[in-house]
Amino acid sequence: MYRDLIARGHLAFPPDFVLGAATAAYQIEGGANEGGRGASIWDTFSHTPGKTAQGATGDIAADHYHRVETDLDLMASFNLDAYRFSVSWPRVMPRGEGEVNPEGLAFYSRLVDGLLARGITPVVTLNHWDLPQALEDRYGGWRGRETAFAFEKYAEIMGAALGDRVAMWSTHNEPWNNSFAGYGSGAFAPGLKSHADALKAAHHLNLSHGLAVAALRRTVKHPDAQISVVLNIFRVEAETPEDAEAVRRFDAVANRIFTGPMLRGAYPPDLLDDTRTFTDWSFVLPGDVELCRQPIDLLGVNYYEVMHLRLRPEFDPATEAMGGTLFPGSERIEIVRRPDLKRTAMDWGIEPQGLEDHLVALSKDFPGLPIMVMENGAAFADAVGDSNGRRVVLDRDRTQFLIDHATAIHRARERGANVVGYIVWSLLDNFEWAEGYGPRFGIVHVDYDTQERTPKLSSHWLSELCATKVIPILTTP
Ligand code: GCO
Repeated sequence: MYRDLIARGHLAFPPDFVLGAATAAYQIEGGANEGGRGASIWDTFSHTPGKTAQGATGDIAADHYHRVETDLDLMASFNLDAYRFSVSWPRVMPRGEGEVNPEGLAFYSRLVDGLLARGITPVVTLNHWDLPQALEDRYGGWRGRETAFAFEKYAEIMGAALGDRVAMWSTHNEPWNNSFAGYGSGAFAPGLKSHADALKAAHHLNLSHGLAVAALRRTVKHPDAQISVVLNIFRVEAETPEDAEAVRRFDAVANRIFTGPMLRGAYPPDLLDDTRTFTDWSFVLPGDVELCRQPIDLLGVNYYEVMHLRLRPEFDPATEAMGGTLFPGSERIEIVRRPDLKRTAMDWGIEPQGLEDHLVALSKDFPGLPIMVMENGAAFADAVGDSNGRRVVLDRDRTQFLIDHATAIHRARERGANVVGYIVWSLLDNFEWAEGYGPRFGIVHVDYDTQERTPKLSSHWLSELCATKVIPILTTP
């Protein structure tokens, strides 16, 4: 059925270009109270009334904890080169430090072995936001410097446990959300609202990144070790030349706050100036930025949409836009909703050209550092249909989205961008954080009542891409 809808295209990636799909622990695993797992801040947050859509939690999610083997078989059927997943810190260290839970480690060890047995490269993220609740209670989570050192220990333990078999590691996923949505706007766990705390959390994430890179270098024994961080570096574009100041400010507080210390060894002076009214940055101790900056082998970039920015004439406190609540020091920024763009179910504008330009620009900004697109995908309202008694999901919109973004990456490479892989978000429909189970990003449909998996057209597209390295096209658009 799917076969008839997809045809061979003409744009080819080189044989060593890495293709795959991604997930994150809290979004798919479930098994929240099993196998000795401790609570994470996302358990606490999602169980707090009013924090997530329809009170959704990750207690069961896509039940991946109990379905690893069949999920692995699905991945193998898609010919994936790579599978990107995250480790639940409280599953392996229920209190975040001290005691290690052997059952938790064994779960990930089995997952890695299952991937390798199927010829799939594991890509491991250490922190995809599910911080152990115990560390939130004891140290204020990422507000506490101690948490950075606990993360270093955790990285060491994971490196020692899996580093004989796992080559590809990322420290954090989108520390932007971890800090500014977690401690600034309060939209994500732990749900606190303080610009000062968000900035402090960002610094401790930067510090913990550097400490963890060094810890992984000490412990990972794989001969092809590649250590990275995954950032959602925003593609920022000014609406008019007069709006350049909005771009500078947004870029400082959302992007350069991480790339500065991690990749250049300093916080940008304009960021420090912009945020002076919120903090004096005294939590950055002498020697910290040197610790933040550890050489990495790969830069992971997540891309979903372009931020079109305009400078407001004056601060409008009534606005609920990100500029008003999320970004310290950027209250005068307005994110413009372009009426001409097609949109996903998240109301995100679809702009593959933004990805192309972004990758070209990033490659120039960080010469010599290979980039991997670690997340890109789209939520759409999928309908389960029937084809001769078989369940099918004809997600043409998502498939076209992936075709267009894969093509954008191909073009970026032709323009000289050093992009070495494309990982699709997500393998499975899953818990979309505060949005709960409404938005579906998967290339596989999950029926949350029965946990039945139904591969969508987009999974067939990805299978073909992985098998041939040629970007397949839709026969009827
Ligand atoms: C992210 C997240 C994912 C989201 C995805 C869609 O890193 O933002 O990794 O967990 O589900 O981005 O919003």
